[in-house]
Amino acid sequence: GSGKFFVGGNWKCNGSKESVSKLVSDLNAATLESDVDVVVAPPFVYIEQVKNSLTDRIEVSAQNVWIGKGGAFTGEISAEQLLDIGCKWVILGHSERRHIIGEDDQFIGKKAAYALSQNLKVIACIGELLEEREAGKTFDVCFKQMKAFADSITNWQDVVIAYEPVWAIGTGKVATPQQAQEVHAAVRDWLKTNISPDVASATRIIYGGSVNGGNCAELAKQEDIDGFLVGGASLKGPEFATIINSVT
Ligand code: G2H
Repeated sequence: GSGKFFVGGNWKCNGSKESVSKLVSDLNAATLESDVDVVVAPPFVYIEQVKNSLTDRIEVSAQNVWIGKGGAFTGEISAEQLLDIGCKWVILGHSERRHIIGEDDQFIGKKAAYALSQNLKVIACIGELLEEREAGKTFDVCFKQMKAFADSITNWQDVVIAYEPVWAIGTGKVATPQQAQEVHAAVRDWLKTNISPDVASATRIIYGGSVNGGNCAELAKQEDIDGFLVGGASLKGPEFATIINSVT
């Protein structure tokens, strides 16, 4: 793998003040391997509660951000505001935002460019739909999504790439370690050819899609899997700790 193992917890649109408080105390109590970067992404409204109660060992991410500077954009949250409350990361291009909300490559790329310009770090998500995989288009789709990010990114040190095959998200159908490894290796090769060998070897490429305490160890052994983006299983403190500690 490349760089330090990275595990993100994407809480999605889940939780209440009470459940967030329980999850934070479970995470604070967990023993975590030191050689892993850990980030959790609560819903916007709970970020400050999490920042105020969670150990500094774990950094905080947003799940989305506005495309530019704040202003008359009803309902949006800016990168400056996230940084103001101590949030250091944002997840961009998640399949739920691409396919349910309708964000396209160009819009997501612009968001990445602005976030990085403000020193907000980016978890950049890519991944194919089931019909795209079945049509043999997995690499085409992932490379097209990579290009849209790459066109906007200059400082790759602040970027983690998350490969999340859409058919594996929230479905319980995890990619096999071989399926994931194949795409991770292809994405790393794409970075080598299109950006640079240094960026290809230094950039973390993490896997997301039905990762849990039972399947993380086999996935973590794969050469090009540098960590995980975890949804459902990140809502359970002890299981999330097991995934963090699957670092090899
Ligand atoms: C993929 C993942 C987290 P889950 O969306 O980003 O969710 O682990 O629930 O499939």
